[in-house]
Amino acid sequence: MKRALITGITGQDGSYLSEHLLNEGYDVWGLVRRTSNNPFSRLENVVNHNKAHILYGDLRDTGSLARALDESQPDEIYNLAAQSDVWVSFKCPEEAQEINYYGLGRLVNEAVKRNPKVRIYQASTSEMFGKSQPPQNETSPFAPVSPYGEAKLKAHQDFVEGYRERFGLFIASGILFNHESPRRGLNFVSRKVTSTLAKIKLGLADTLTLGNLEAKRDWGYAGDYVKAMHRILQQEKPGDYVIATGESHTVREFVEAACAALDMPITWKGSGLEEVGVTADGKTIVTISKEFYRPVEVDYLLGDATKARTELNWTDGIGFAGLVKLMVDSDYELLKNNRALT
Ligand code: NAP
Ligand code: G4F
Repeated sequence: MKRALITGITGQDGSYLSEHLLNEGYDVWGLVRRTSNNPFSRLENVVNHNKAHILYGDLRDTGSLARALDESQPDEIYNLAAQSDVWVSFKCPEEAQEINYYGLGRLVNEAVKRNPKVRIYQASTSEMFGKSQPPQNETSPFAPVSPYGEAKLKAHQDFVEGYRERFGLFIASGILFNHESPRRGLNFVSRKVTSTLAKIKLGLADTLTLGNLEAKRDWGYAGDYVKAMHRILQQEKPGDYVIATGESHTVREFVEAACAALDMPITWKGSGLEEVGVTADGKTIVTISKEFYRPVEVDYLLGDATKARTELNWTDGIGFAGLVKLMVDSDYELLKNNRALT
């Protein structure tokens, strides 16, 4: 039985990946921070049934990583832990660097000391492309604009590409474009939109306040993307793979699709910070605030996943409208049944 260690198991991707690996017959171990706010809310299918083993640790604490590696003795490591919120990274850039850059360095150094043959997956990101011309693929230049994107790029260059070339280690990455699900953190725009609009529909909130509506993202479904992570580590040789749908939409289109899924269509009035989204009965339900703009924006992400489709035989499934509806329906049902949103 193969053994896998997942850092960031409590996050969106960690939860789906742990379920996928358990289905594939793996012995799954997950690293959890003692300070995690809501450690097991996404892991009902995994931890409550004693299927995955939990180890406490932190990417900032080398000793905790050493202990976790000694205990789990993994054949495969999936490094999903990160300070993953781009907006927050502008406020706390050192934290982004400490976790997203040095964290990978600590993990890789400790892991290969114990087992030079271990296979390591790094969660790289389309945010590394930043201002690079779309569509972006594995040969596109990197041009990050956020502390998050810069830390992830440095980690990618030093510990993925660099260690692979210099030491011949099996370190691979997925350069994943935005992927969402009903388990997405409430701080990301997709879930903020679906959860708040579901509240408005049920009379539990009045308005949804957003930042830049014009940014374009290539949004896919997280449940599909974790399958690519697993396949990346099953290849004969380690490599880097763009994972994306090849379709991009603005934040504005995401809001419109979510409103449509709730049978609450809106029209837009005004412009800039004064723009509002108004329902057919004249109620303003979307407003704009400077607070949610970033100092520098990544305007247009559109992935070309030809390499992953060819070499990994990977496909994405549910389409943009299907993804938005899945998230809206989930939030609406949870709220209607007085369940907490996590
Ligand atoms: P997420 O839901 O925010 O999960 C992040 C995870 O990292 C959480 O489990 C969090 O634990 C853990 N973590 C944070 N700081 C840590 C630390 N110092 N030590 C140990 N664990 C720590 O993110 P996600 O959407 O699942 O993304 C997974 C990975 O893919 C991240 O590396 C992200 O940067 C990358 N990525 C995501 C996307 C996307 O669109 N989702 C796209 C490209 C790349 P707590 O419960 O303690 O907070
Ligand atoms: O949902 P977001 O916060 O995701 P962002 O910044 O694209 O980052 C996500 O995807 C990356 C991959 O490209 C990951 F690496 C990263 O870990 C994370 O998962 O914002 C998406 C867009 C941005 O352009 C932002 O400016 O939505 C815009 N936006 C507009 N109003 C907002 C809001 N974003 C948030 N979070 N909140 C708003 O109110």
